[in-house]
Amino acid sequence: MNRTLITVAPTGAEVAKADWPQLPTTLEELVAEAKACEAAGAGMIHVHIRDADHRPTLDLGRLRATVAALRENTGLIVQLSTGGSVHDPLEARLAVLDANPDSCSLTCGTVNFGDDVFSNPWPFMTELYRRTQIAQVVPEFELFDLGHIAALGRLLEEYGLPFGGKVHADLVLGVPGGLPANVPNLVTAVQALPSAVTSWSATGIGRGHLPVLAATLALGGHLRVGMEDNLFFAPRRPVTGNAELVARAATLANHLQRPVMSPAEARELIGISV
Ligand code: KMH
Ligand code: ZN
Repeated sequence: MNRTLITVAPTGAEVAKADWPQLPTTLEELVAEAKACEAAGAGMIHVHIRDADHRPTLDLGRLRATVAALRENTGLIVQLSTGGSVHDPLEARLAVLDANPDSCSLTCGTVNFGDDVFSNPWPFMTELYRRTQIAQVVPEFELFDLGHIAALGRLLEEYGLPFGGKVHADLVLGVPGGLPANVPNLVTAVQALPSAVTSWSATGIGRGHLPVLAATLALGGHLRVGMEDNLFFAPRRPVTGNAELVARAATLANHLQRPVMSPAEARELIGISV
């Protein structure tokens, strides 16, 4: 049976705590949210952290403490974002690997991001990729647009396979500036993935969330949900937290006979040996 990996992205870097008090921004809130999401069916957590004022940060001490706390309190695969916020310098984003996560995100190209630019020049991508191979961190390739898929193909051709030998990609559809979140675009993107890709997940931001989720399950893909991508459970109904997004994804996966994976299966899927 082709089981489903659910990744939860609980916090992101774009939303203000003042506007969304249910956003997990302290370490205590993040750990509590992670435990609830694991109980609801998540296998991996994609992590952005905040400082004492709830602002996005890449502070290494906080990142290390976060990795330790999530490992101590959950069985989730801990994936740190190397995307950070659009304002983070490239050097600080590279240094995220020093926090020794199980996995990290690696975005495969620059993309307009609302009124901002999410910068991922080719030399940055290759340097980050090389560092994941040395640090033995499993990358998840973030694909916001079709050109990013071609860049992933080039990266694998020129620099070989990731640490762990698997290639896990995540399609992020619906960022204003990237590929819109709809089913035809999802199908096109999946068909364009390099043959070296061994597993893929997808998330649709905003209104396209549920169509992308359902189509991903039907296509055999894995899921990403969470407040980084979606703040509404339904039109005009804000999420109460991340766990209800995970629970809904798990329920739909069950109905489609793609039940969620065990933590061990999730690690095997993306190439983490311990
Ligand atoms: N916050 C965005 C600018 C990632 O985590 O790798 C980038 C992002 C992607 O969220
Ligand atoms: Zn992220």
